[in-house]
Amino acid sequence: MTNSFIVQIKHAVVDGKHKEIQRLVQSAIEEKTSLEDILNSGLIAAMDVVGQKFSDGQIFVPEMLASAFTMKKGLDIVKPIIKGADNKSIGTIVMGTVKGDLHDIGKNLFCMMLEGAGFKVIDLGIDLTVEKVVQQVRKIKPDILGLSALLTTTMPEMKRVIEELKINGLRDSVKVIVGGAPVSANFAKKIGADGYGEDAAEAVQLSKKLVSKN
Ligand code: B1M
Repeated sequence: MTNSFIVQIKHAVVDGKHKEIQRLVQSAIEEKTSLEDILNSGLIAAMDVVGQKFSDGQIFVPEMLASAFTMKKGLDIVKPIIKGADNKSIGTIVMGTVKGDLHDIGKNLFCMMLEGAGFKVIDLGIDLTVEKVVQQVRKIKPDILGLSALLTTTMPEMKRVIEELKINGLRDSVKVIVGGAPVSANFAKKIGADGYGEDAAEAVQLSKKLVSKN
């Protein structure tokens, strides 16, 4: 159900109204709006509108940045609730956005939800070279490596990471999952990943399955 807070949250993100977003998200929570609605119908839905406006030439990078900043401020309010109480770790996941890609909102959301599900998450950040990812996998020895890409031009970096893990003898020691708007299950299979999550919730379920098979 879409209530008036959700509509206002969506508009605030689309319009980059960062001063208003936290009050709106807080009010929605106080009014017992579900976090799922706040995220999916409010914050995430807004970014789809922003993407469409950008594609249509109605807005440009500065407006997209303002929306991203507003979205992040909104996520800051839901983060402590999603993360929940301290849980015993059910597995370790190293996460990051591939080389050339600065988009991190989806990755950050996924990280939050993983922590909420009891994973220990090590977020390496954005624009990661293949070498840095491989070095961190060797050092941290995570159960899962998660790679995010939002640009069609950066997707091939995922394949490069998997190839480099093989060359370094690390591929069998870690499950690799991939995601991000242009990524698909078919692409994941083609590059030899262990799985793909269409959205953060699906990717959390997949991660749980992968660690339970360990
Ligand atoms: Co950019 N951008 N952007 N952008 N941007 C897109 C991706 C684009 C689709 C917009 C468009 O044209 N409609 C387009 C890509 C086109 C393409 O490749 N085919 C695009 C472009 C072109 C660009 C630039 C090249 C623009 C320019 O400079 N001319 C530039 C590139 C910069 C770079 O990365 N090198 C650029 C820059 C930016 C900003 C910096 C302004 C900003 C990012 C800020 C930030 O992230 N800190 C930005 C934004 C905000 C967007 C849009 C509007 C929104 C992205 C977003 O945050 N979505 C985006 C359009 C769109 O996606 N509708 C667009 C919300 C987020 C929750 O969704 O990240 O998809 P998403 O994550 C989802 C799932 O994909 C999944 O879970 C999340 C939700 O549950 N998921 C995973 C994500 N990672 C996962 C990993 C997993 C599993 C699931 O496992 C490991």
